[in-house]
Amino acid sequence: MKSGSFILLIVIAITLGFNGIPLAGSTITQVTNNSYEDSFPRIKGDYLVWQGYVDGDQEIFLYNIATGETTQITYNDYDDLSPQTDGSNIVWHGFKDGEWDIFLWDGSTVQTISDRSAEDVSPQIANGLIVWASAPFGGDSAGSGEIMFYDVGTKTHILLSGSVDPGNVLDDSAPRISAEEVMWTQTDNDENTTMYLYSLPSGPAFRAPESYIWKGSAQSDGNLMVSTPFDGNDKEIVVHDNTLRSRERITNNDLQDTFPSISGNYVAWVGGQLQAAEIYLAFYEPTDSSAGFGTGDSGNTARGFGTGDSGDTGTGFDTGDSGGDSGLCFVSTVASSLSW
Ligand SMILES: [Ca+2]
Ligand SMILES: [Ca+2]
Ligand SMILES: [Ca+2]
Ligand SMILES: [Ca+2]
Repeated sequence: MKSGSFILLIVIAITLGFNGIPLAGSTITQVTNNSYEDSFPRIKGDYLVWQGYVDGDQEIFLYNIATGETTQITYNDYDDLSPQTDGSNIVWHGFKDGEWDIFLWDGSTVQTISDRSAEDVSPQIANGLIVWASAPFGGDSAGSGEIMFYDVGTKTHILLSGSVDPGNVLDDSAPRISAEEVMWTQTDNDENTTMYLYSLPSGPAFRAPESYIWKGSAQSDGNLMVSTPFDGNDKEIVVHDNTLRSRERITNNDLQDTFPSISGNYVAWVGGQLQAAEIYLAFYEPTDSSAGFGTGDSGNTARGFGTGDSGDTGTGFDTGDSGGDSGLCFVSTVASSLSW
């Protein structure tokens, strides 16, 4: 080995912090391009939804990945916030006529689905089933909230927290929903919290086991998870594969890239801030099955550097031959195998 290349290897090893995360071969689409703030992207199936601050209040938008079409869902003079989608419907809360209500867009029309005079907020949706928190007006922070449920298909409501808080003296809040169950938090007057679960489709509600952890998250889907580490200058979007224990970055720019959401291999996020904030979408294509550095061939399965041949399985640096180097080795052709 030449001494010059050995020094190069040392330099590479030192810079393997954030910059060692390889760049995925993703196709990035800038979904919005306007003069107002776009925020809160959420993605499920072919639907990417977000809110945009248009003419003094927030409105709801939809981008259909299959058709490439953007649709403005709301046109009004009050705030429409925190959209969620199941890939067929969109739900959000809007401050109409001085109170928060839950709105549903079912593919054709917008309707109000909260049917009580109360503050209805924070809807979540899965498979056409919606949950939200409903609290009486003017309650303090330990007010008596309840958990509401709505089925888009049957148009029926259920008061989920009724059976575990008869008389509604406790504060039920922060519901979440998956294909299997609903989870929420109940807070008593001493600020003690208890988690409750409701098995779909018809209950019952019951207290969650001590060890219970909610697994659903907009930042994970299947074996993929997305995060926004700081690269020393600004934040970037990074996809982690929990099965392969690998990570690759989607972005490599000077924008603050934040608020990621993932569905399948599609990742949405906000790039930039305030009026310059825009919504971005990427289809994540892993460049390699390795936690190290691959060069585009299909055979690099270990932590190391592959050079373009197809047989490297070891830990170390490949020599550029075609023999499937399986041991520790350091050689002079490594520089040409790096992709940045
Ligand atoms: Ca609005
Ligand atoms: Ca309650
Ligand atoms: Ca960035
Ligand atoms: Ca914008």
